[in-house]
Amino acid sequence: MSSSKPAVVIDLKFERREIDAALSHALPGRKVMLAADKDQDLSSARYAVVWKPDRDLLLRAPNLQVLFSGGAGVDHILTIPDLPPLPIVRFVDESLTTRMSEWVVLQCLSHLRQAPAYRRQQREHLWRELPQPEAKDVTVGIMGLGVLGRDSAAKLKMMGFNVIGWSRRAKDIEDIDTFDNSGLDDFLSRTDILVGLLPLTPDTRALFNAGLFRKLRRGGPLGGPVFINAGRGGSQVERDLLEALSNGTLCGASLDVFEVEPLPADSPFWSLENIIITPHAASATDVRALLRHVEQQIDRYETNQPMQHVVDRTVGY
Ligand code: NDP
Ligand code: OXD
Repeated sequence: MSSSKPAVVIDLKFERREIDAALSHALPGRKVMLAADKDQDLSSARYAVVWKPDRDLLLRAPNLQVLFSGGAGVDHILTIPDLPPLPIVRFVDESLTTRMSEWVVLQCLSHLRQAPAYRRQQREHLWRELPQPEAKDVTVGIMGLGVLGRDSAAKLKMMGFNVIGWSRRAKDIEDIDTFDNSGLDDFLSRTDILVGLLPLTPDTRALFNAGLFRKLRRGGPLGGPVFINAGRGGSQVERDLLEALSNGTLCGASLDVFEVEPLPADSPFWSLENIIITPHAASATDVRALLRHVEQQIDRYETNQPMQHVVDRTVGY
């Protein structure tokens, strides 16, 4: 096909089949190149769609004008050495948001309804009813009230949980008490289930540590605080997390993200009874939706309208 519009290079470390299927219907009228084809000359590419890009991508494609992240998070781009000052657009789409809220609600309900304990009892062929706290007596504190945090908050409210939230800038959200940095201790002291939906930035690295876990509400209806993280593993101090889960500072956790991914086979996390692990799968990118979003944003760029969801590089998300 002859292509008159500026070219796009794709470097997404996702399932190749999914990428090929999505590309068969996407970016009409443009030359689309795959970075995986090492013989391909990428110098004509003006846009790159990337998820954990090859370290040499920017050398091979020196004429890029915009970088599109294949996910909501952009730490995989911002940590590229000598990153040129190009605009970076992150992925925001209903499919991603809905999947994340499903995962967050599922994890909160799993801890409310004691899924890890029942799984243990099932393994032991033990028929024993456990206490059933009510969602209205449990406060879920969400750290990160962005696109994903706000949608999760609304859906947790629908399930009857009491929901509070914390973010960098103060917020006013109906029916939810919100806190900014100055209110962190107050926020933690009210939280039974802590949900991390933060980007990884210099300010959020190692934020979930022993000191923070100790400030969560004790004596709540779940028997102790629970930690749920689907933001980034770099925000949690795993030594502290393991210790908190073993000494009762935390009574459970759901972890989708880890400092090192894939989680090594010999990680002590695998054998803990009181946690639920998923393999960075809380919310997967739908590649068709991603390419639709890229098309829309390129269209805005090429018609001199401001692109949406552009990363503020001074704060790192
Ligand atoms: P947004 O940029 O929309 O929201 C980020 C939120 O974090 C904002 O509320 C922001 O505050 C807050 N925040 C950032 N830095 C700080 C800080 N230093 N202190 C307090 N609050 C802070 O991002 P999304 O909601 O779209 O996504 C959040 C993260 O979720 C992604 O960056 C990614 O890491 C992760 N993710 C994980 C997935 C998975 O499958 N596990 C899938 C998709 C995303 P403010 O509102 O004031 O700006
Ligand atoms: C994302 C992710 O950032 O999948 O979208 O983690």
